[in-house]
Amino acid sequence: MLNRIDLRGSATDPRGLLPRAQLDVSAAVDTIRPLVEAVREHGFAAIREATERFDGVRLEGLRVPAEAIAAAEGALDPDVRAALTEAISRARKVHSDQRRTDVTTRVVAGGTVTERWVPVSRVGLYVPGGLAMYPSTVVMNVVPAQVAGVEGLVITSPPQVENGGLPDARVLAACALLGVDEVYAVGGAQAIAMLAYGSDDPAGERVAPVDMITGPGNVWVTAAKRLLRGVVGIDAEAGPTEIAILADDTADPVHVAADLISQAEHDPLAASVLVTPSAALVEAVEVELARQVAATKHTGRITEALTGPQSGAVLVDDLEQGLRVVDAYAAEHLEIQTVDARVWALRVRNAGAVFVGAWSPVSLGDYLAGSNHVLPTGGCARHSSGLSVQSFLRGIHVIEYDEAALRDVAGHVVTLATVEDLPAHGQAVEARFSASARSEGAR
Ligand code: HSO
Ligand code: ZN
Repeated sequence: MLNRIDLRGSATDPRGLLPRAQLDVSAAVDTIRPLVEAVREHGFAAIREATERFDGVRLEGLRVPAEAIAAAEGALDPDVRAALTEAISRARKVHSDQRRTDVTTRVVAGGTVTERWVPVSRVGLYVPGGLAMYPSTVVMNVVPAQVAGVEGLVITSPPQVENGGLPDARVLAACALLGVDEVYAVGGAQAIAMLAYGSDDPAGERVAPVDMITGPGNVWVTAAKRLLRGVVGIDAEAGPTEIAILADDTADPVHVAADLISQAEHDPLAASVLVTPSAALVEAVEVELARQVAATKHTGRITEALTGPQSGAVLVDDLEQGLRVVDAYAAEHLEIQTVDARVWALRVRNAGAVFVGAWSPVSLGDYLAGSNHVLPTGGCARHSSGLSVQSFLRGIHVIEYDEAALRDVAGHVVTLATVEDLPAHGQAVEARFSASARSEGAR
């Protein structure tokens, strides 16, 4: 099922040898530009028109009524409620430990720099609704924002014909469990434009624009985020999900196959990559894939994902080479199923999240590990982290020097200002001392 890539005996840089799904976001940006402009100019009228066209729902208003959110929570299956409650509590535990404290550095006597961590004021969270519904994504976005202290939290999610034009009931229930009451029944690029520009809303008050947008979405959502970056802050461009597994012959092929399938289930463009020195493991995993793919629900899209050029089994000489390969690939999710898995995991440089050993599958992290599941894809793990409390904070430097401390360093300021041919910069410092000399003389 998996493409075979044999890197044994190859000393070349593995970067680029592992193909990735290509999403043409730039082309999508051109497609959605008129829609984004229309939402900016016409607000609700444009959002309603787009929603009718793309979601098949005619909106009477944008905001989901409080009663509908409460009703969704009331109707929640008790098992789902228990699972979501536990997921929220574990995520809160982990994310609370991420909180940063303000630090004051005394640079010199009389001169300090304080770094103050201040939450973004108003954040819009996009919760997709396409091939699957994602109440868990509500948890993963809301929890770090709340722990960071974000005061204005807004959720938007596409209206569902099956739910009477409201977002998915489980998504609404998750909002209720988290205490989020500003929810909009809007999806796609029009939702991102609404969050960025605000909109009139026949269902209630005007939708106020947000300062930042987070959360995954399809290519149209991603394109709108790219277009509106700068108008608002954007977390990251989320591409199709990825799992890489670094395994040796101690790995259980049943587990390896199940985990490769689990992420392939998201999307025909999802990537599942096995990296191993064991040809026997590859064969055993193939047998398991055939068996498990046939037995699972979403066989079609899973088969497409596993056989696509973005997925494969990579044979390496040993785990050292395997580590170089997974580092070069920089997967969104990386599982280590080897002897001394923890030791190998500590050596990983590039991955969105690392899952160590036989009992830490990606599905655990998707829902209940306490970690965040909004993670960098497409190789972005080389330079970016997943969503965290930090994503919702800005570090503001607060500078306070007294007269003596400024006087002491004034000469260096003037020197650097002169070398950059910006003499007014130097004068802004010098003026203080000539001015104080003047006022002293006048006294
Ligand atoms: N694996 C997805 C997250 C998710 N899985 C949500 C199930 N629900 C991207 O990390
Ligand atoms: Zn998942």
